[in-house]
Amino acid sequence: MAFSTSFSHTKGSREFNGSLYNLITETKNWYDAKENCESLGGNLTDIRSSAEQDFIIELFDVYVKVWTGGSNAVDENTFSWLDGSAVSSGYTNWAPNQPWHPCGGIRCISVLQTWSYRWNDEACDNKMRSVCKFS
Ligand SMILES: [Ca+2]
Repeated sequence: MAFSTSFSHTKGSREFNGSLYNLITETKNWYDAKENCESLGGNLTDIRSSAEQDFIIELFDVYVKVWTGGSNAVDENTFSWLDGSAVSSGYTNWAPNQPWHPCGGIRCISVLQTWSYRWNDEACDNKMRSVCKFS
């Protein structure tokens, strides 16, 4: 698969499968990260395949975690991507025993380098880097 660097959109964007992605290095809570991506004309990324997951990992610095667009903010019983599709209906890469959070409630999906880049659901107020996707 070909990873290419593109400067046609935001500086530092990288292209995969027809979409551009940016790693936002400033740490933000999920809501601010979502708003930031939208202000740039994109959205917090979804992850629809192992190839897309591998590509996003290429954007990471070491020892970081990043927000994706996944959350149960709309329906607490269902994790969904920002286009409304259920996360469970497609590719997933949850860490063992996830999704799970001791406090329950609204949680958002992060990708953790320290968990072999598997997914965690955690409090959306936590601050971390984020990946914007421009389709
Ligand atoms: Ca969790």
